[in-house]
Amino acid sequence: MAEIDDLNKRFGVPGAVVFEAGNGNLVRAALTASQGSAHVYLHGAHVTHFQANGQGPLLFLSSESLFQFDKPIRGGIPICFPWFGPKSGDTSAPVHGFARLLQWNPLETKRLGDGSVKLVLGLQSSEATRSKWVHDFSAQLNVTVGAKLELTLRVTNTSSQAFTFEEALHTYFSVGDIKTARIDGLSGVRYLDKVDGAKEKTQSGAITIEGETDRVYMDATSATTIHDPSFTRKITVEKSGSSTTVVWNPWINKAKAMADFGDEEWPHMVCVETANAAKNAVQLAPGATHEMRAVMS
Ligand code: TA6
Repeated sequence: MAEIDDLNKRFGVPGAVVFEAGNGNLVRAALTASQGSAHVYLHGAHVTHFQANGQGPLLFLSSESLFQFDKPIRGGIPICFPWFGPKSGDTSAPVHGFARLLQWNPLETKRLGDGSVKLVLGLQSSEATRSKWVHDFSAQLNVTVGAKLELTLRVTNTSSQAFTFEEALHTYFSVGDIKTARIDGLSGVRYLDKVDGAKEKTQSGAITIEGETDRVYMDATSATTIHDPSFTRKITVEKSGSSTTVVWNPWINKAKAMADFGDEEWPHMVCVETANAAKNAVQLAPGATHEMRAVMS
C-alpha cells in the first residue's frame, strides 16, 4: 500500500516502529521497545494492544470489534474528545466526540535512550470537526511504550475564543474475572452513578463489580489499582492533568445489547478511564495547551 510505504519511509524506525495493514486494512503502527510492544491505529489514534515483556496483554480488545473508518474500535484505549458521552443538545452527534472516528497523522517517531519507543499522532480542527464543534484546536497524542504504557493527550486552543471541552482515555483493561476483581484508590470520592439515575454517591472502600457498573468519579486525581486475583496480577493507573475517573463494566444485558462486543466477554474486562468530564470539563484560554497523562502497568 503506497500510504504504508510512504509512512515507513518518513516515520519508520527499523526494529522499533513499523507501519502495517492492521484489522480491516486500517493502518497501524507496531511499536517494539526493549521492554514491551504495542499496536496503535491511525484511526482514532487508537491503542489496541500493549504487552510488557514476560506479562500478559494489558488491554482488552473485543473479538467482535469493527475496524471500519466510520466506527469506533471496541476495546483498547478509545480517545474521547471534545465531549464525553452523548453531546448535550445534539442527538445526531457521535457519542464520546469525533476524535476516535477520525484519522490522526504521525508527527514524530523515536527510539529513546532507555529502549522505550515514542509515537506522536496529531489531529487538527477541520471543516469536518467544525460541522460538529465550532472551535479550532490542535490535539496531539503521545504514546510511549516501555515496561509501562504512557499516553499523553495535549489539546491546544488555536482559536481566538476560550472554549470548554471534555476528554477521556477510555481504557479497556484485560482481567481474568471481573467478579473477583476489585479497584482501589477511589474510597471517599463522590461519583455519579449512571445506573441509578446519575445519583451522586460516595465510594466506600474498594470498588467491586456485581452488576452493570457505570460511575463517573469527580475531583478524582489519585492513582487507581485493579486487583485481579484470577490473573494473579494488579494493574496500576497513575495519572496527571485528570480530575475524573470513570469505571465501567456492561455486565450481561448491556454486553448482549452491543453488536461489537461478545456476549461472553463482560467478565474479562473493566474500563478505568482517565478523564476530565462533567463538572471537571476543561476551560482553555486562546493559545493555551492542556495536558492529560496516564501511565499504565
Ligand atoms: O465510559 C462509560 C460509558 O460512557 C458507558 O456509558 C458506555 O456507553 C461506554 O462508555 C461505551 O460507550 P461507547 O460509545 O463506546 O459504546
